[in-house]
Amino acid sequence: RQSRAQSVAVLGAPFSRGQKRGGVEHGPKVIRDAGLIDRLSGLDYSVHDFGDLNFRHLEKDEPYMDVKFPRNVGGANKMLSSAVILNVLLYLTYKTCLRLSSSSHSLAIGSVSGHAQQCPDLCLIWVDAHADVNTPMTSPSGNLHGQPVAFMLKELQDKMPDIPGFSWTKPFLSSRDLVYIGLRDVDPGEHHILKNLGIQYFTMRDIDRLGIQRVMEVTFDHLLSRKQRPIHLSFDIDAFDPSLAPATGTPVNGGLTYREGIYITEEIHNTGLLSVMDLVEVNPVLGANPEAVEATASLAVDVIASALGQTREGAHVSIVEIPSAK
Ligand code: HAR
Ligand code: MN
Ligand code: MN
Ligand code: MN
Repeated sequence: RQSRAQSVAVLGAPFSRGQKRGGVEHGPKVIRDAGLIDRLSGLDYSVHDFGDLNFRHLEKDEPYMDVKFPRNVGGANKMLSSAVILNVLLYLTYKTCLRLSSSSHSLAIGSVSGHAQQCPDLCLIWVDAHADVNTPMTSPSGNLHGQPVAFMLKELQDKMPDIPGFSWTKPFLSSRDLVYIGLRDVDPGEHHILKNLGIQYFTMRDIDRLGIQRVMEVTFDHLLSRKQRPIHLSFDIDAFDPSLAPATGTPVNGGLTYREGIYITEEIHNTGLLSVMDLVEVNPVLGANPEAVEATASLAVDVIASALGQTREGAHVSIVEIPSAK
Protein backbone atom coordinates (compact mmCIF):
# COMPACT_ATOMS: atom_id res chain seq x y z
CA ARG A 1 0.00 0.00 0.00
CA GLN A 2 1.19 3.39 -0.97
CA SER A 3 0.82 5.64 2.06
CA ARG A 4 1.30 9.08 0.62
CA ALA A 5 1.36 10.47 -2.89
CA GLN A 6 3.86 13.26 -3.24
CA SER A 7 2.00 15.53 -5.56
CA VAL A 8 -1.39 16.20 -7.00
CA ALA A 9 -2.38 17.91 -10.22
CA VAL A 10 -5.51 20.02 -10.26
CA LEU A 11 -7.25 20.79 -13.51
CA GLY A 12 -10.48 22.73 -13.87
CA ALA A 13 -12.79 22.02 -16.76
CA PRO A 14 -15.45 24.71 -16.67
CA PHE A 15 -18.12 23.87 -19.18
CA SER A 16 -21.65 25.03 -19.66
CA ARG A 17 -22.81 22.53 -22.27
CA GLY A 18 -23.03 25.30 -24.80
CA GLN A 19 -25.93 26.94 -23.04
CA LYS A 20 -26.46 30.63 -23.69
CA ARG A 21 -27.05 31.41 -20.04
CA GLY A 22 -23.78 31.73 -18.13
CA GLY A 23 -23.04 30.50 -14.64
CA VAL A 24 -22.81 26.74 -14.72
CA GLU A 25 -19.20 26.99 -15.82
CA HIS A 26 -18.25 28.47 -12.44
CA GLY A 27 -18.27 25.09 -10.64
CA PRO A 28 -14.46 24.82 -10.57
CA LYS A 29 -14.14 28.40 -9.34
CA VAL A 30 -16.40 27.97 -6.28
CA ILE A 31 -14.58 24.76 -5.38
CA ARG A 32 -11.25 26.59 -5.52
CA ASP A 33 -12.77 29.48 -3.55
CA ALA A 34 -13.84 27.00 -0.87
CA GLY A 35 -10.13 26.46 -0.16
CA LEU A 36 -9.25 23.38 -2.20
CA ILE A 37 -5.61 24.19 -2.86
CA ASP A 38 -4.83 25.06 0.78
CA ARG A 39 -6.51 21.89 1.98
CA LEU A 40 -4.43 19.74 -0.33
CA SER A 41 -1.23 21.56 0.60
CA GLY A 42 -2.14 20.97 4.24
CA LEU A 43 -2.27 17.26 3.49
CA ASP A 44 1.40 17.45 2.61
CA TYR A 45 0.97 17.37 -1.13
CA SER A 46 2.81 19.56 -3.52
CA VAL A 47 -0.05 20.85 -5.62
CA HIS A 48 0.33 21.50 -9.33
CA ASP A 49 -2.56 23.70 -10.29
CA PHE A 50 -2.95 23.56 -14.04
CA GLY A 51 -5.70 26.18 -13.92
CA ASP A 52 -8.80 25.88 -16.03
CA LEU A 53 -9.16 24.65 -19.56
CA ASN A 54 -10.50 27.16 -22.03
CA PHE A 55 -13.15 25.51 -24.17
CA ARG A 56 -14.05 26.96 -27.50
CA HIS A 57 -17.74 27.67 -27.95
CA LEU A 58 -19.23 26.67 -31.31
CA GLU A 59 -22.23 28.81 -32.21
CA LYS A 60 -23.61 26.49 -34.85
CA ASP A 61 -24.44 23.25 -33.09
CA GLU A 62 -27.79 21.80 -34.15
CA PRO A 63 -29.14 18.93 -32.04
CA TYR A 64 -28.46 15.45 -33.39
CA MET A 65 -31.68 13.48 -32.94
CA ASP A 66 -32.50 14.64 -29.39
CA VAL A 67 -28.90 15.13 -28.35
CA LYS A 68 -28.19 18.73 -27.41
CA PHE A 69 -24.96 20.59 -28.28
CA PRO A 70 -23.17 17.47 -29.58
CA ARG A 71 -20.27 19.34 -31.22
CA ASN A 72 -19.62 21.52 -28.17
CA VAL A 73 -19.70 18.58 -25.78
CA GLY A 74 -17.65 16.40 -28.16
CA GLY A 75 -15.02 19.08 -28.71
CA ALA A 76 -14.70 19.90 -25.00
CA ASN A 77 -14.28 16.20 -24.20
CA LYS A 78 -11.61 15.82 -26.85
CA MET A 79 -9.67 18.72 -25.36
CA LEU A 80 -10.07 17.38 -21.80
CA SER A 81 -9.02 13.93 -22.95
CA SER A 82 -5.73 15.28 -24.31
CA ALA A 83 -5.18 17.25 -21.12
CA VAL A 84 -5.74 14.15 -19.01
CA ILE A 85 -3.38 12.11 -21.18
CA LEU A 86 -0.70 14.70 -20.48
CA ASN A 87 -1.48 14.85 -16.79
CA VAL A 88 -1.49 11.09 -16.36
CA LEU A 89 1.90 11.03 -18.06
CA LEU A 90 3.00 13.39 -15.32
CA TYR A 91 1.40 11.06 -12.81
CA LEU A 92 3.36 8.11 -14.10
CA THR A 93 6.55 10.14 -13.96
CA TYR A 94 6.08 11.97 -10.68
CA LYS A 95 3.40 9.88 -8.93
CA THR A 96 1.00 12.72 -9.33
CA CYS A 97 -2.56 12.07 -8.39
CA LEU A 98 -5.12 14.09 -10.27
CA ARG A 99 -8.36 15.71 -9.62
CA LEU A 100 -10.57 17.41 -12.12
CA SER A 101 -13.55 19.49 -11.59
CA SER A 102 -16.07 20.32 -14.19
CA SER A 103 -19.56 21.57 -13.99
CA SER A 104 -21.02 18.82 -16.13
CA HIS A 105 -20.71 15.05 -15.94
CA SER A 106 -20.76 14.94 -19.75
CA LEU A 107 -17.02 15.70 -19.52
CA ALA A 108 -16.31 12.35 -17.90
CA ILE A 109 -16.03 10.91 -21.41
CA GLY A 110 -12.85 12.91 -22.01
CA SER A 111 -11.52 12.48 -18.52
CA VAL A 112 -11.89 8.69 -18.32
CA SER A 113 -10.87 8.09 -21.95
CA GLY A 114 -7.72 10.18 -21.53
CA HIS A 115 -6.90 8.26 -18.37
CA ALA A 116 -7.58 4.93 -20.13
CA GLN A 117 -5.20 5.77 -22.95
CA GLN A 118 -2.39 5.90 -20.38
CA CYS A 119 -3.77 3.19 -18.10
CA PRO A 120 -5.72 0.70 -20.25
CA ASP A 121 -6.40 -1.59 -17.29
CA LEU A 122 -8.10 1.04 -15.15
CA CYS A 123 -11.39 0.45 -13.35
CA LEU A 124 -14.14 3.00 -12.82
CA ILE A 125 -16.11 3.82 -9.66
CA TRP A 126 -19.11 6.02 -10.46
CA VAL A 127 -20.68 7.67 -7.40
CA ASP A 128 -23.93 9.29 -8.48
CA ALA A 129 -27.69 9.42 -7.98
CA HIS A 130 -27.89 8.67 -11.72
CA ALA A 131 -26.41 5.93 -13.88
CA ASP A 132 -25.59 8.31 -16.77
CA VAL A 133 -25.67 5.36 -19.16
CA ASN A 134 -28.49 6.41 -21.50
CA THR A 135 -27.77 6.08 -25.19
CA PRO A 136 -29.12 8.83 -27.46
CA MET A 137 -31.99 6.43 -28.18
CA THR A 138 -32.96 5.75 -24.56
CA SER A 139 -32.31 9.27 -23.21
CA PRO A 140 -35.50 10.93 -21.99
CA SER A 141 -33.91 14.40 -22.04
CA GLY A 142 -31.29 14.47 -24.79
CA ASN A 143 -28.83 15.87 -22.24
CA LEU A 144 -25.34 14.47 -22.68
CA HIS A 145 -24.60 14.52 -18.93
CA GLY A 146 -27.06 11.61 -18.70
CA GLN A 147 -25.11 9.60 -21.30
CA PRO A 148 -21.33 9.63 -20.71
CA VAL A 149 -20.99 6.00 -19.60
CA ALA A 150 -22.72 4.82 -22.81
CA PHE A 151 -19.84 6.33 -24.79
CA MET A 152 -17.31 4.33 -22.76
CA LEU A 153 -18.76 0.83 -22.69
CA LYS A 154 -17.54 -1.60 -25.33
CA GLU A 155 -20.71 -3.64 -24.91
CA LEU A 156 -22.80 -0.70 -26.14
CA GLN A 157 -20.69 0.05 -29.20
CA ASP A 158 -23.31 -1.10 -31.74
CA LYS A 159 -26.07 0.74 -29.88
CA MET A 160 -24.43 4.13 -30.31
CA PRO A 161 -25.09 6.24 -33.41
CA ASP A 162 -22.33 8.37 -34.96
CA ILE A 163 -22.79 11.62 -33.12
CA PRO A 164 -21.13 14.71 -34.56
CA GLY A 165 -18.25 15.87 -32.36
CA PHE A 166 -17.39 12.37 -31.09
CA SER A 167 -15.55 10.74 -33.96
CA TRP A 168 -12.27 11.01 -31.98
CA THR A 169 -13.36 8.55 -29.30
CA LYS A 170 -14.15 4.82 -29.20
CA PRO A 171 -15.54 2.69 -26.36
CA PHE A 172 -12.72 1.43 -24.15
CA LEU A 173 -14.27 0.07 -20.94
CA SER A 174 -15.73 -3.37 -20.15
CA SER A 175 -18.92 -3.40 -18.15
CA ARG A 176 -17.30 -5.62 -15.51
CA ASP A 177 -14.72 -2.90 -14.80
CA LEU A 178 -17.36 -0.47 -13.56
CA VAL A 179 -19.19 -0.15 -10.23
CA TYR A 180 -21.93 2.35 -9.40
CA ILE A 181 -22.63 3.60 -5.87
CA GLY A 182 -25.56 5.77 -4.76
CA LEU A 183 -28.10 5.20 -7.55
CA ARG A 184 -31.71 6.22 -6.98
CA ASP A 185 -32.92 7.76 -10.24
CA VAL A 186 -32.46 5.28 -13.07
CA ASP A 187 -34.39 5.51 -16.36
CA PRO A 188 -36.03 2.37 -17.85
CA GLY A 189 -33.47 2.10 -20.67
CA GLU A 190 -30.65 2.48 -18.17
CA HIS A 191 -32.09 -0.17 -15.89
CA HIS A 192 -32.26 -2.54 -18.84
CA ILE A 193 -28.61 -1.83 -19.66
CA LEU A 194 -27.46 -2.33 -16.04
CA LYS A 195 -29.26 -5.68 -15.82
CA ASN A 196 -28.48 -6.83 -19.33
CA LEU A 197 -24.74 -6.17 -19.07
CA GLY A 198 -24.56 -7.49 -15.52
CA ILE A 199 -23.05 -4.28 -14.20
CA GLN A 200 -22.27 -4.21 -10.47
CA TYR A 201 -24.24 -1.39 -8.87
CA PHE A 202 -25.34 -0.32 -5.42
CA THR A 203 -28.50 1.74 -5.11
CA MET A 204 -29.31 3.72 -1.98
CA ARG A 205 -31.53 0.80 -1.03
CA ASP A 206 -28.53 -1.53 -1.26
CA ILE A 207 -26.62 0.85 1.01
CA ASP A 208 -29.55 0.76 3.45
CA ARG A 209 -29.49 -3.04 3.40
CA LEU A 210 -25.79 -3.78 3.41
CA GLY A 211 -24.25 -0.73 5.00
CA ILE A 212 -21.59 1.34 3.29
CA GLN A 213 -18.74 -0.73 4.73
CA ARG A 214 -19.95 -3.92 3.03
CA VAL A 215 -20.71 -2.01 -0.17
CA MET A 216 -17.08 -0.87 -0.40
CA GLU A 217 -15.83 -4.38 0.38
CA VAL A 218 -17.85 -5.87 -2.47
CA THR A 219 -16.83 -3.00 -4.76
CA PHE A 220 -13.13 -3.70 -4.29
CA ASP A 221 -13.70 -7.41 -4.45
CA HIS A 222 -15.39 -6.97 -7.80
CA LEU A 223 -12.80 -4.60 -9.26
CA LEU A 224 -9.50 -5.50 -7.63
CA SER A 225 -9.55 -9.15 -6.58
CA ARG A 226 -8.15 -10.39 -9.91
CA LYS A 227 -5.48 -7.71 -10.02
CA GLN A 228 -4.52 -4.37 -8.52
CA ARG A 229 -5.06 -1.60 -11.02
CA PRO A 230 -5.55 2.15 -11.24
CA ILE A 231 -8.90 3.52 -10.06
CA HIS A 232 -10.76 6.31 -11.79
CA LEU A 233 -13.25 7.87 -9.39
CA SER A 234 -16.02 9.88 -11.01
CA PHE A 235 -17.88 11.58 -8.18
CA ASP A 236 -21.12 13.42 -8.95
CA ILE A 237 -21.96 15.74 -6.05
CA ASP A 238 -25.67 14.86 -6.49
CA ALA A 239 -24.90 11.43 -5.00
CA PHE A 240 -25.21 13.24 -1.67
CA ASP A 241 -28.57 14.06 -0.20
CA PRO A 242 -29.85 17.41 -1.50
CA SER A 243 -29.86 18.71 2.08
CA LEU A 244 -26.05 18.50 1.96
CA ALA A 245 -25.47 19.35 -1.71
CA PRO A 246 -28.28 21.66 -2.81
CA ALA A 247 -26.41 23.56 -5.54
CA THR A 248 -26.65 20.98 -8.29
CA GLY A 249 -28.72 20.51 -11.43
CA THR A 250 -30.69 17.33 -10.79
CA PRO A 251 -31.01 16.75 -7.03
CA VAL A 252 -32.77 13.55 -5.92
CA ASN A 253 -34.02 12.96 -2.38
CA GLY A 254 -32.67 10.16 -0.23
CA GLY A 255 -28.98 10.48 -1.02
CA LEU A 256 -25.72 9.67 0.74
CA THR A 257 -25.14 11.00 4.21
CA TYR A 258 -21.98 12.99 4.84
CA ARG A 259 -20.45 10.01 6.62
CA GLU A 260 -21.31 7.52 3.88
CA GLY A 261 -19.79 9.80 1.24
CA ILE A 262 -16.61 10.33 3.22
CA TYR A 263 -16.34 6.63 4.02
CA ILE A 264 -16.41 5.87 0.27
CA THR A 265 -13.53 8.22 -0.45
CA GLU A 266 -11.53 7.15 2.61
CA GLU A 267 -11.72 3.54 1.51
CA ILE A 268 -10.73 4.44 -2.04
CA HIS A 269 -7.74 6.36 -0.70
CA ASN A 270 -6.76 3.38 1.44
CA THR A 271 -6.39 1.15 -1.62
CA GLY A 272 -3.48 3.36 -2.70
CA LEU A 273 -4.75 2.97 -6.26
CA LEU A 274 -6.64 6.19 -6.91
CA SER A 275 -5.23 7.63 -10.09
CA VAL A 276 -7.71 10.20 -11.41
CA MET A 277 -10.75 11.74 -9.80
CA ASP A 278 -13.54 13.89 -11.24
CA LEU A 279 -15.74 15.98 -9.01
CA VAL A 280 -18.70 17.18 -11.04
CA GLU A 281 -22.11 18.89 -11.14
CA VAL A 282 -21.47 21.61 -8.56
CA ASN A 283 -23.60 24.37 -10.03
CA PRO A 284 -23.43 27.70 -8.18
CA VAL A 285 -26.24 29.21 -10.25
CA LEU A 286 -28.72 26.67 -8.90
CA GLY A 287 -28.05 27.33 -5.21
CA ALA A 288 -31.02 29.07 -3.58
CA ASN A 289 -28.64 31.43 -1.76
CA PRO A 290 -24.91 31.96 -1.20
CA GLU A 291 -24.97 29.64 1.84
CA ALA A 292 -26.32 26.78 -0.26
CA VAL A 293 -23.53 27.27 -2.80
CA GLU A 294 -20.87 27.46 -0.09
CA ALA A 295 -22.15 24.33 1.63
CA THR A 296 -22.06 22.39 -1.64
CA ALA A 297 -18.59 23.63 -2.60
CA SER A 298 -17.14 22.96 0.83
CA LEU A 299 -18.60 19.45 0.75
CA ALA A 300 -16.85 18.97 -2.60
CA VAL A 301 -13.55 20.02 -1.01
CA ASP A 302 -14.11 17.58 1.88
CA VAL A 303 -14.74 14.74 -0.56
CA ILE A 304 -11.63 15.51 -2.58
CA ALA A 305 -9.46 15.93 0.52
CA SER A 306 -10.70 12.64 1.88
CA ALA A 307 -10.07 10.83 -1.43
CA LEU A 308 -6.54 12.19 -1.20
CA GLY A 309 -5.87 10.99 2.30
CA GLN A 310 -7.44 13.30 4.84
CA THR A 311 -8.54 11.08 7.71
CA ARG A 312 -11.04 11.49 10.50
CA GLU A 313 -8.60 9.87 12.88
CA GLY A 314 -6.13 12.73 12.48
CA ALA A 315 -2.66 12.77 10.99
CA HIS A 316 0.83 13.24 12.29
CA VAL A 317 2.59 14.33 9.14
CA SER A 318 4.21 17.40 10.69
CA ILE A 319 4.81 15.97 14.16
CA VAL A 320 7.68 13.54 14.53
CA GLU A 321 7.61 13.18 18.28
CA ILE A 322 5.68 14.54 21.23
CA PRO A 323 7.26 17.86 22.12
CA SER A 324 9.32 17.50 25.23
CA ALA A 325 8.39 19.56 28.31
CA LYS A 326 12.00 20.37 29.14
N1 HAR B 1 -31.30 10.25 -16.37
C1 HAR B 1 -31.66 11.57 -16.75
C2 HAR B 1 -31.26 11.86 -18.19
O1 HAR B 1 -30.71 11.07 -18.86
C3 HAR B 1 -31.02 12.57 -15.82
C4 HAR B 1 -29.56 12.57 -15.84
C5 HAR B 1 -28.71 13.31 -15.29
N2 HAR B 1 -28.25 14.19 -14.42
C6 HAR B 1 -27.02 14.20 -13.89
N3 HAR B 1 -26.18 13.18 -14.14
N4 HAR B 1 -26.71 15.02 -13.08
O2 HAR B 1 -25.76 12.40 -13.14
O3 HAR B 1 -31.49 12.93 -18.67
MN1 MN C 1 -23.68 12.23 -13.11
MN1 MN D 1 -26.18 12.76 -11.08
MN1 MN E 1 0.57 8.54 9.72
